[in-house]
Amino acid sequence: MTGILPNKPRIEDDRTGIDIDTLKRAFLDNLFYIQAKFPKVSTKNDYYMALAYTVRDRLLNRWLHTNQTYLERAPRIVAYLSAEFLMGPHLGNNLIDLGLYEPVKQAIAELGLDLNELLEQEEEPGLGNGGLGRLAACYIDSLATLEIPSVAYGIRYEYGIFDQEIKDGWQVEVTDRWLRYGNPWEVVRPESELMVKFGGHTETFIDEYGVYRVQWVPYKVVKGVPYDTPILGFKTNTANTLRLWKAEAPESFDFAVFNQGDYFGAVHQKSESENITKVLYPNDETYQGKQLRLEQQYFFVSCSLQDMIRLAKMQGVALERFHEHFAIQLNDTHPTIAIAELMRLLLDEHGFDWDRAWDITTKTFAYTNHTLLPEALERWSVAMLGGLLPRHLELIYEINSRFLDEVRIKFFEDPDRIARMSIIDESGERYVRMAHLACVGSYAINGVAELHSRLLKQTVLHDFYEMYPEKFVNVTNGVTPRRFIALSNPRLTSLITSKIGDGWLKNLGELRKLESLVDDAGFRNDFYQVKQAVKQDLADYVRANHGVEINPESIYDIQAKRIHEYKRQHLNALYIITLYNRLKANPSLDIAPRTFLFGGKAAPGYYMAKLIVKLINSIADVTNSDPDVGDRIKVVFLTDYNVKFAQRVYPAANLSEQISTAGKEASGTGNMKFSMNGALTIGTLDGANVEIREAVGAENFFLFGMTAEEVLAKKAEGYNPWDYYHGNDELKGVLDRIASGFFSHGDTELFKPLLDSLLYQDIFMVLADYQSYVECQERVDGAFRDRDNWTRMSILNAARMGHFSSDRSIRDYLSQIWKAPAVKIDVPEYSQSNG
Ligand code: GLG
Repeated sequence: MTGILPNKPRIEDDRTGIDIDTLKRAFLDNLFYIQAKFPKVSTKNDYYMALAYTVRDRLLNRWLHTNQTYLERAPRIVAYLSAEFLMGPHLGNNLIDLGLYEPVKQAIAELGLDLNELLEQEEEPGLGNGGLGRLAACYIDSLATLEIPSVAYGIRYEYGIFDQEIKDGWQVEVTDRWLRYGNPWEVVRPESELMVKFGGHTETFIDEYGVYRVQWVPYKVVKGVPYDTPILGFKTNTANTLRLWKAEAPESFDFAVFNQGDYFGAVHQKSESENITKVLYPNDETYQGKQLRLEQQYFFVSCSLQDMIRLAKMQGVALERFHEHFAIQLNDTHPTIAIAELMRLLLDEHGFDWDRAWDITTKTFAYTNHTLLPEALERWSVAMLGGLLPRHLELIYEINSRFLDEVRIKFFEDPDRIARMSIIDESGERYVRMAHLACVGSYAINGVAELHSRLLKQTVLHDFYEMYPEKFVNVTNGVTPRRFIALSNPRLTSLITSKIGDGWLKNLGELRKLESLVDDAGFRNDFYQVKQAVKQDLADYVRANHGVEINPESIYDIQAKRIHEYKRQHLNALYIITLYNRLKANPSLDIAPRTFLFGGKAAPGYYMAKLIVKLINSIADVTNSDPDVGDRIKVVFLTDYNVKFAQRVYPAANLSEQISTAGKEASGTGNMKFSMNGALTIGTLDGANVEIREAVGAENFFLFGMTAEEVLAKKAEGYNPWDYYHGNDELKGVLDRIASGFFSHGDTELFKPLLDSLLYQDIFMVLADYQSYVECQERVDGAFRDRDNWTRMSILNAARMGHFSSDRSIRDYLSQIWKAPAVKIDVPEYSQSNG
């Protein structure tokens, strides 16, 4: 085999050695030669960087061998296209994947430093909003772990999700300057830049063979520069690539403008190009019809497809076989313009005819839907899309007209379908419906939990299900146990491993072996002690960062996720006030002490979500200082919830709040991370809660609330929230307490918009589910007092979560959709230089 990398044993050196002395030497070397610092003047960040480079050196070998193998063997590749990758910090995860956590910890300690402090130093790449972006990160971890050739494509936002501060109880957004101190995990590849066109018009011409062709004459061209991050598999040689695109101006000056003396105009054009990848849109579950967002989507999609075509060429794969070479997964509709872009590339740039191009395209793409919420379904005004991407609009019209012909043939007796199914919404101003384009142009369409996939077929995509039933599949979400157990919860990890070995980290189903230990009082006690120790850690953190003393003996009742009305953080808040009112009425009331912890960001433009944050903080002000309450209730809003913080939070929970209105949360993934770490769930039959409850056993899950069917039925019969207000004295007392200004220093206006929305609309049926929730919380209270039985239930939760590993999800994608075989990567062993 010829290759750039010598395929023979090489000498172990300071860039590859993993014994303690070599690690120490390498660390100091990097501090010296890369950070250009000596210990006396080094900051914690210098130490972090030196360690990051030391770890990076040790993974490069696998990465380069992986890339070389893919280039030579041209295997089928899964390309995961996503506008968001919420990676979280890399250092700890890479240490786990390389199996170097313990040796590095020791080496660092011998140098008089603390690994945890260096891990804390890493500024995480927050290039996503929430579940959708974090799912992408878990999936690429599993793809590498399962040794599947894959590449992930996205956007290198200069500013990721904003940092959250809380001022006077309100959320304040601060820009996330995550690149400020440099990013040791990425490698820029300026030589692989690509050009992306925008705007302008199209022209037709007859080519040399007499064939009618279209040429796009753009208004401007933007350069895409790839930044690559290696994505290691867990204890394998595979290291795949996350390739994120940064936008730049093609030249540093527009000389035509410059020569006319308009220097500022020229520089302005440059900064406009760079704006495309400046900032992540901070909305979760709502789309904003902003032109810049469409520019971001098209920019990264065009770069990625051109890159794949280039790669196929390098590998000697003919373009006719593009679909055999690549399976492209569209993570939600954000990258869906790729369907039109691949058509454009095949037709206009590579001379294919329509039928051949369409055949390839529709055998290439698969589409994952992540939500049923109408406000999240992307649609672009025809005028805007046509202005920005004139050629794509023509192609979309052509795709649509051919598609609607098929609809007419299949459903000739039902003309209403045409308007309903059309890719173009013509009911008012015309819009392009991206989910429709995705359905028409993909060979597979999946929801992210069983219930969600079923509801998709019954509601939003019903017509498409009738048209193409064979395209529809379910792939229930999963999360990586490497980050969310091994890295987040080292205590639990060593306890489990001491009992059942470490195979579970690659095969999470093995956790079932813990079931047989549930009757072992010693194991139960160990398990309990682990949870207590982790709770103590969180208490220390909360004391240090929020100045609030929380009691590790109390129930840690945690709701951590984006703030959204459908997720119903306010239902949780109503329960806190219920307890508060009870304690005020009866100060000697015996309740299990509880710590209510909230974490999550609100979209900056989402007023009601921000008001919910304010309400929670206002309740905390009252309960945390009322002597009648004592330490029976504590409420803390944990500021700036992100992946790094999540890793502290999941392991410490006793109770996981998964209380969305049934039918609204597509899957949820936090629900899985909590339960894997031994939290019990209080939840509705929504999203993956349904499957989690089946897996852990109904007796180990606190269920409440209406089902999705009941929610729909109630809506249909005419839901009136006032009935609940008048019919439930305790609920009335809670709402009246808020309305009285009790939590707002007498201000009766502050929370009025929230109360009005609950009493006059209550779209998410908070009041309808209130009583059921309160009663369920009383069952939680009772259950927690039986400490041993709670621990038993907690163990059974952790033991039965094997199904929710992202490895299982990826296997499902592979068998149902991608059909890409694993490829083993050989990495020649290093030999000891002194041996
Ligand atoms: C969505 C959904 C979540 C889902 C996640 C990943 O709201 O329910 O778990 O994607 O599929 N926008 C999201 O976060």
